[in-house]
Amino acid sequence: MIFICVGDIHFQDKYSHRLDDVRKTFTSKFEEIYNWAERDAAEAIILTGDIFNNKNPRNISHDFMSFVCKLLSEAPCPIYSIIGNHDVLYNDITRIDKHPLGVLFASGLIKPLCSQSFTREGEPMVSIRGYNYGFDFNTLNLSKDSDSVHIAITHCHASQEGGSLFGNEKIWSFKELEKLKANYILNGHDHTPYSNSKFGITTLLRPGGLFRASRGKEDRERLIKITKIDTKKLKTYTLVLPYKKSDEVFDFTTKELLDDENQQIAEFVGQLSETNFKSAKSVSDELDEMNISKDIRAVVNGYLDEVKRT
Ligand SMILES: [Mn+2]
Repeated sequence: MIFICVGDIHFQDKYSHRLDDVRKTFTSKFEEIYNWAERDAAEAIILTGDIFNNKNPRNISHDFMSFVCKLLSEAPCPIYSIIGNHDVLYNDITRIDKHPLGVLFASGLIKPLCSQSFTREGEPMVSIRGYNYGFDFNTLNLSKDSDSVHIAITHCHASQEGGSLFGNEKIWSFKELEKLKANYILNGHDHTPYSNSKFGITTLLRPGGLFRASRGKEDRERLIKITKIDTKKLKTYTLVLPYKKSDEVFDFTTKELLDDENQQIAEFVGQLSETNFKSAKSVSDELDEMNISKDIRAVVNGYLDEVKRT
């Protein structure tokens, strides 16, 4: 059986830093995915969560939802997904019913992936388990059913060594992920496309995000990949989707202006932290001596005036 695996989508109607018509971009990506699914008579398309970019349902219009529903309704096979951290407010997956992904689940356009078996005559059974964002793999005590091919879908950070990101988000080590007893783990959340990693009986697949949602360095020139798993041959294949160069897609001019402004603010805060206000005649005098731009000086003086008035 063939399963088409697609990384985080991050549907959103408008990305302020993108110059393209994102509805057209999403449509062309899905056409490629559907063509591949159709050509190979795929059993299912599997998504890694983060279907939506904006966690707040108020920011997703009915008009955009109609576009998403129409796009998903054209799939040649069922679509399954887990829940990513962007699909719900406050990373609280119990709120899924109040979110657009909950609507897609209720409509059947995307099926929630918990535990699903697939059978086809003359082929090994395939069991797919989905683990939503935040799932604690340490709670698992699974045994591998040797007759079936097991695919796990996850939305987490993972690395050889494991650890934590900024001290508050767990990075699962490859050793820990062996607890999933899976032949294949398809992981989202981290949008970077990696080549496959192997540990124990497991091959870890990380195709990367489907859509370049940020214009940060990590998203600028990366490839957009999707992966196919053939469970009969126990082989995986990667397809690189056509995409536009980043200077055709991203508005770098505004980014440069923003970067420059952020840089100036950081320098100002740095100088501020070194200032001994107790010995200063006045804050404005101190400001005059700082090496800062006219604009920032004006903003800070404005704040000072406001403080004086209150
Ligand atoms: Mn995520």
